[in-house]
Amino acid sequence: MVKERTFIMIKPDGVQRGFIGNILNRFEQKGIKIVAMKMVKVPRDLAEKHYGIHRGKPFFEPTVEYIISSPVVAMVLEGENVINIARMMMGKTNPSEAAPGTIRGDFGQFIGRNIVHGSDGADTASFEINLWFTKEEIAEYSRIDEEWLIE
Ligand code: IDP
Ligand code: MG
Repeated sequence: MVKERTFIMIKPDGVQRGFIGNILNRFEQKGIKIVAMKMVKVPRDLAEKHYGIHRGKPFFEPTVEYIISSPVVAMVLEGENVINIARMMMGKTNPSEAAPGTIRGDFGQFIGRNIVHGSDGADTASFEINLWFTKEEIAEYSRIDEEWLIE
């Protein structure tokens, strides 16, 4: 098994609308291991670094304002192919185009309020995990269901 890690954030609208449990439940049901998690009132400089790749685009400032407007839940998920699996479970960036059954497809309507963030590749995943978490905040452990889950 090639172990991957990805950074996931339940955005302010997901927290305010009471979807923390539902979103965590989806990852747990899928058999994905959560190896780090915390609630964060995001400082502006962290939000700007996180979305640094989008600096200069028209949605950069509004997205930073959105992310710092209310607490988020940040987490690290671990597993084989977890970056792509989590992106599939989130659905397309614009919730109005995201498939039903995905987080964005089930809970959202507007691109500027899309409930959840997930790293889009191996490089962004390691950048974002290092940005949001220290090494000590990430737990290395086995789950009792692994022998029934992993082929
Ligand atoms: P992603 O979150 O699916 O990876 P990105 O293109 O990386 O999508 O955009 C980052 C975030 O910026 C989006 O999740 C969304 O919150 C916001 N965003 C992107 N494009 C737009 C837009 O056209 N209008 C408003 N917000 C946008
Ligand atoms: Mg992105």
